[in-house]
Amino acid sequence: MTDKESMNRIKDFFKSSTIISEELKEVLDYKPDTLIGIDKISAERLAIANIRSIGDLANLSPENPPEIKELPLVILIKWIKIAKVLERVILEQVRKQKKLLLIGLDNGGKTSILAVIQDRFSIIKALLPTKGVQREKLDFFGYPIISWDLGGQVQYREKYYFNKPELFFTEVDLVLYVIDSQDDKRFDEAADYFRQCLSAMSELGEHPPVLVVLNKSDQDIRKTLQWQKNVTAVKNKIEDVARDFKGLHLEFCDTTIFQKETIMQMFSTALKKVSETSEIIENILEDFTDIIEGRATSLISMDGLIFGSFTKNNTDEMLINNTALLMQTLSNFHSSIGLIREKTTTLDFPLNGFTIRGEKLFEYSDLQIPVFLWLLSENPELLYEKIDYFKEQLLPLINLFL
Ligand SMILES: Nc1nc2c(ncn2[C@@H]2O[C@H](COP(=O)(O)OP(=O)(O)OP(=O)(O)O)[C@@H](O)[C@H]2O)c(=O)[nH]1
Ligand SMILES: [Mg+2]
Repeated sequence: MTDKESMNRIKDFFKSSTIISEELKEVLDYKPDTLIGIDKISAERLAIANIRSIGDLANLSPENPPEIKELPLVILIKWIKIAKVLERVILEQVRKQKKLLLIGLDNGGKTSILAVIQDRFSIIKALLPTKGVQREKLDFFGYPIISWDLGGQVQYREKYYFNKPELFFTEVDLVLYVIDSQDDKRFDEAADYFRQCLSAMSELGEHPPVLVVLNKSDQDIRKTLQWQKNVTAVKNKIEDVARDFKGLHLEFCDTTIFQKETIMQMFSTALKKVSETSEIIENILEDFTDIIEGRATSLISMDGLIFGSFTKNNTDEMLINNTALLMQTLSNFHSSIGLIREKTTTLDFPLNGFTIRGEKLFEYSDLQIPVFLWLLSENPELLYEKIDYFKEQLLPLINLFL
């Protein structure tokens, strides 16, 4: 069930449809008389018995309800049951949402990254430092995500977050720790803050996976020796900190807001860490790779989101994903000058003895963005032969999870 659907489902319980808040969980704090069938006078009677919200109602037992003056028991039991249904629907939905925490020093690019993900490029130029926490819902290809962008200015880092860490650092599904890879003078400070955040989470018993995002890895900068030195230095410092936190799963990604695909790749990596969906997709891809006796497969959207891939080694993974992304850029260009988009692309590498083929499978989202299956195989005949099997048998399965 999507957020919208569950919202619609619970709306029917309420007197006014406009009352539903953006934050589902807050609905449980509403007064009982926001529900259809509960009038103000009854609500006041409930309040005298200390039942002040829908959540309070849901906490009562319908088998053993309290006695409330001038309120018939059958009616109270009915209300308790309604509140319980509401609570279940809401909590189910809230649990499904993944909490993504973006942390890092000020000026690292956290808010800009969120803007790029949402294609809100025009706001980037006017961005001001984030004041405190900014929560935002991202509907990322059907994954309900709540991002918590924790402004990194020193006044927040020193006071705000660590006085009441439980307000920020609990129930975290994934941390993106964003570092400005060009600002080597602040690497020590970035590592210190990293330690501070990890300690706070660890004390709360939270051990989410962490993706360290080396942002501002702009295309021209990446070629400089200075940048390469920076990356080595900052990775060492971060890994030094990480060593003190046993069982911490750490991964690094380079991004730049000037190439959306780097942000999308980083996000794909992030999603893989929190969703079982991509595991399932990868299993399906693994099966198919075996069938075609291939070396690698990858499911990639035209705008660069990697839904899943299967390879036996890293070089093949790089080979297939980079080839796919470049071919897709080329295809976008062809399309922009009016050519009809081809459904398949085949690249032969006779001297290397393999073929890479991209096959359009379907379109997702309202924007109808094409998704391609990319395959790398030394046995192209088998690849051509079995693609229909993939479309008929495996694709419906994948669609179930997307
Ligand atoms: N060159 C370059 N600049 C970037 C990149 N990402 C962000 N910036 C710039 O860095 C500055 C800070 O970006 P923000 O997104 O506001 O940084 P922030 O991490 O949210 O900062 P706080 O809200 O203070 O924690 C802005 O001027 C951005 O335009 C990048 O990839 N490359
Ligand atoms: Mg910000």
